[in-house]
Amino acid sequence: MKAPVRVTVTGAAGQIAYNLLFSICNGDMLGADQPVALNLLEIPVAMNALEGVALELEDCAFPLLAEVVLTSEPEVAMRDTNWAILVGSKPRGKGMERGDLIRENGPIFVEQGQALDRASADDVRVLVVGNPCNTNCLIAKHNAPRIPDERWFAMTRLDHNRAMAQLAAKSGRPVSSITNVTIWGNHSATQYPDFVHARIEGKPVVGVVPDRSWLEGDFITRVQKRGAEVINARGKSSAASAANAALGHVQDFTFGTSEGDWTSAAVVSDGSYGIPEGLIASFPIRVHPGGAWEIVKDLDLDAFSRERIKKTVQELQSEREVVKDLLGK
Ligand code: NAX
Repeated sequence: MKAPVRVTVTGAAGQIAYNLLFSICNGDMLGADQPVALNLLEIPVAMNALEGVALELEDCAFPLLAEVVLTSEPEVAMRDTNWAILVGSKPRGKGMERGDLIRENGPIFVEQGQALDRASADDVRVLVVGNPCNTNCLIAKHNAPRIPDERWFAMTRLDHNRAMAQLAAKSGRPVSSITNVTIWGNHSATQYPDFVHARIEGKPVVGVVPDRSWLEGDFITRVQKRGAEVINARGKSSAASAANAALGHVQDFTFGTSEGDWTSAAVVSDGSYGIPEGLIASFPIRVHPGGAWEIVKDLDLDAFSRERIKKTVQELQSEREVVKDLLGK
C-alpha cells in the first residue's frame, strides 16, 4: 500500500468542495491505488456544515481515505499537505466591483500563503480556485517564499474545458478530437481562448470551422462569459464543472498531458510571449509524467491573438497594483 497523499481543500463546506471531495476519495484525482488524507478548512461559522460533510465522507466507507482533519485554523489545514486546493473565498456581493472583491479576499490568501510556508510538505503544490484566482495565487505565493515558483497554479482548466466543448459542438466532432486549446491570461472575462492553435482531429480549427466571425466573436465571448451564463440558468455559480476541472488539473500535473497536446493553467510567468515575469498568467502547458512541466514556447502569435493577450495581461497588471501592499517580500 502506498503512503497517503495529503490533500488540503479550503472552503470545504462550499458547493465546489461538495462536488470535489468524494471524487478525490474515490481515486478519481490521484489514481485508484493512491490513498489520500484530507485536511479540510472552513471558517468558524461553517464548521457545523463541514462536520456534516465529514459524516457523509465516513458513510461512503472509501477504502482510499486514510484520515480526515477538520479545522478552522489555516496552519492546521496546511500541515504536511502535498496538494493544497484553495477554493474558499468570499463571493462577490451585490454592487461589488472586481477591485472590491480582490481587496476583500486578499487577506485570506496572505494568511493561507503564510500558513503554507510554515507548515506544508516539502513537495507541496498549490492550486488556487477561489476568485479572483490569478491574483489570489499571486498573493499566496508572495507570502510563501519557501515554495518554488513552479508549484503554484491558478485554475483556468474550466475555461479550457468550456472552449473544447464549444469547438466540439460547433464542428459536430467529439470532444475527444479537440486538442491544443489554450486559455491565455486571466480567469476573467478578458481571458483569450485561443482557437488559432487549437486542432480538431489533428487539423487546425480554422480549417475545419470555416466561420471565422464565429471564432473571433461568439466563441470567445461565450467562453469568457460562460460563468455568468451558468449563474443565470442555475441561480448558482458553476460547481460540478469547476470541481471536475480541479480534478483534471491535478490529474494532468500528476500523470502528464497526452502526447502532442497541452493543457491550460495559470502559472508564474517567466516572461514568455512578452507576459511580464512574475504575473500569474494562463499559458499552454505541457506536463510530463510525474508532474514536471513547461510553458509551450514555440507558438506564433498573430496580431489578433497578441492584441487579446495584451488586454488580459493589462488586467492582471492592474489587479497586481490593487494588492501590491499584500505581496510582502
Ligand atoms: P461557496 O460559497 O459555495 O463556498 C465557499 C466556501 O468557502 C464557503 O463554505 C465559505 O464558508 C468558505 N470560506 C470563505 N472564506 C474562507 C476562508 N477564509 N477560509 C476557508 N474557507 C472559507 O462557493 P463555491 O461555489 O464553492 O466557489 C468557491 C470559489 O470558487 C469562489 O471564489 C468562486 O468564484 C470560485 N470559482 C472559480 C472558478 C475557476 O474556474 N477558477 C470557477 C467556479 C467558481 O466560480
